[in-house]
Amino acid sequence: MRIAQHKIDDHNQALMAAHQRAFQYLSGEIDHVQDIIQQLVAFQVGIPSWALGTGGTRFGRFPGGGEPRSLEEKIEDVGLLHQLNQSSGAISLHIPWDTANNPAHIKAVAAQNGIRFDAVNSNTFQDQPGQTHSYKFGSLQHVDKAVRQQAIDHNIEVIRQGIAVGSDALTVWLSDGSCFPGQLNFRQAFQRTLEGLREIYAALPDNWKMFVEYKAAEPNFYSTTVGDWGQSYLFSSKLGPKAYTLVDLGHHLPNANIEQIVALLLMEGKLGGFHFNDSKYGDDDLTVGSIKPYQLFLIFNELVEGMDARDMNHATDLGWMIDASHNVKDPLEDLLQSVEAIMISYAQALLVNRKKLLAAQEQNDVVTAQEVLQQAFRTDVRALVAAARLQAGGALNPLALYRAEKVREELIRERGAKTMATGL
Ligand code: LRH
Ligand code: MN
Ligand code: MN
Repeated sequence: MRIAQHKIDDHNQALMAAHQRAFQYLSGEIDHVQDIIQQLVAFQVGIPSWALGTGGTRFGRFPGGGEPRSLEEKIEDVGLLHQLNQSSGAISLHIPWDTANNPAHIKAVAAQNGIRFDAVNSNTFQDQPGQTHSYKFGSLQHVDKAVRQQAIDHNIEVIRQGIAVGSDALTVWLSDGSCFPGQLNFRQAFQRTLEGLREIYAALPDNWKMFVEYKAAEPNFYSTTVGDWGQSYLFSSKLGPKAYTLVDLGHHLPNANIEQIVALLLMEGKLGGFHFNDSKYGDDDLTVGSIKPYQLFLIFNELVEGMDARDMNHATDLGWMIDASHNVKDPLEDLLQSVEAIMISYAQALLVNRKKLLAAQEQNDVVTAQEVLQQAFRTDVRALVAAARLQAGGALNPLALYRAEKVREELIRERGAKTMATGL
């Protein structure tokens, strides 16, 4: 489904006077407004294919209807988000959930929707129907060589499928680990995993990257073989220059200082990208910015400080992806909120007075340093983000237009009320 351009124009027209008032006030407060707008226009976030349907939990799932029934429909949904906010110009696929029978056609559908392919994800955390060996006791860490080989072959197949659609990165997240002390020899598990990752790495095309995603716990609750950024960094540095660490915000132990992790990985040239989401307890996969918006801002602050603007906006330098999905919201509305939260944090980070911050740090002026950061964080930049959207051809208020156009009702009419997107 697409929204007619004149509907977007009418919507923008109706909101224009109020927008102009807010924007004029804000631009009076900020230097280099146009530069900031250009940076926001260029910034694109990848949408996870698995978030387009209702996520659910292991206790139940309450699908809302109108979910995409095919990969084409998933791409169309991302195209619709992108039409509304002009900041969702990529999709991240998960294989085998998103295996394309006709990749040339899939590529064409993506091009029609103005969407490119972000990292492709492999899946050795579930057993698939007809699969020879089980991943019950892990995949690349497994004691049985045949299981490890099956996981290696799957990852190489994911690279092949990624090449066919025009992706240029593989994200490997392993659920490997153990549930009880004594179950696993940590060092052997690490060595076997490294051996497997090396074989996968060897299959990467020259221009590809491999993102090694870490996670503290779940589904294993005693140890996880790629359990934190140190372990991921060990793997990615042993593998070589095409391997990087991927930071999923929900994959840390409580209270971890994620912005510091980001700063150091960036400094070492080993930050591959993000799975943005938010959490209160664990890997909650909540809407980005819904629980800890200051943390999100502080992460963007490190990114803006550590990278030059050109790198941040160059879509292929880092994987900027969302990994959020759940049970109680319309998934498309939720994704609009997540992208908006990311844009707001990025805009706020661009407002930080770096000279003043640096001077305060040099003087050990702790109070001023905090004031500088909070001055930016407490600025309401929504009119700035909206101005960028307007300039790019999107809607001033994507969520309001989505509702006014009754998009979900239309999708339910087209696709049915009892749809079940493939994925989690
Ligand atoms: C694991 C994870 C990983 C998977 C996705 C479905 O918790 O974050 O990125 O691929 O969820
Ligand atoms: Mn993730
Ligand atoms: Mn996760």
